[in-house]
Amino acid sequence: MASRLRFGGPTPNPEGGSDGGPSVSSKAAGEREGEARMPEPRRREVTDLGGGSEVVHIPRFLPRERAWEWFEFLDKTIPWTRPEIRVFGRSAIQPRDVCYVADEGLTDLKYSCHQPRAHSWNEFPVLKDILKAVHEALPGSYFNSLLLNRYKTGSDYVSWHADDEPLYGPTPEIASVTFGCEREFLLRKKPTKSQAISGTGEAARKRLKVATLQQQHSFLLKHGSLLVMRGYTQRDWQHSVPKRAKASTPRINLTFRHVLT
Ligand SMILES: O=C(O)CCC(=O)C(=O)O
Repeated sequence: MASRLRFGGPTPNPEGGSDGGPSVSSKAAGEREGEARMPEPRRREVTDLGGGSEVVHIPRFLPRERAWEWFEFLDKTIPWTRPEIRVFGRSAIQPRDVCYVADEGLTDLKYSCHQPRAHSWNEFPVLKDILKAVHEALPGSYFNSLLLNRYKTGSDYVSWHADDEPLYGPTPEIASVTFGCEREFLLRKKPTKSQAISGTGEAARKRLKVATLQQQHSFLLKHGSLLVMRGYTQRDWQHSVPKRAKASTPRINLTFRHVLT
């Protein structure tokens, strides 16, 4: 689908210096002795999905080396579990590892008949550092909970869904930080009521499939990237990370959310 893509203003890089791009010697590019290096701006792509839904993508959000350090830490120290959930009335093991972290006293998260235990931020100081970087990149945003996902191989995935639980309110902002193996992140428009009931049978199913494909966006989420879904994205769109046979190494994804209080 042709997306309405615009490039937002550069995001200042709080780390300064390397932003994951090629390293530059400290006196390169006409820099004079004693002159402070300006932090490199981070490219910010804004996709207007229409109807008040928007996606912001910052491919080089975290410095590459720092992001690898955080990947190693998260991979080893997060108490990952692979719980049993219920999908369409059937029990299944969730096809990825998960963990949940949240402020104390928030409404419990529950999805697919599963209520994850909420760990405290104090157990994982690194998560507070990552949250700080996200808050700095998104002034005015406030996240108080985090769902962590680990996809061990390309066989792990998350199927089509929307994070439209009432505890996030009608227009939740969700900030997603990726570490490790790059994977495709897809967005598709939810079928409208009239599409959903416009006849049964093979022909109607095909029409719906074509209409859905025409309204699909794909983002390649790289190591150290940030993707933000805003506005009515959870009400009107679904997202997924499909299986990918060629993805052989682990990917960790953190989705920061705000539970209404
Ligand atoms: O792994 C991702 O990029 C997406 C995770 C996701 O969809 C979710 O946590 O709801």
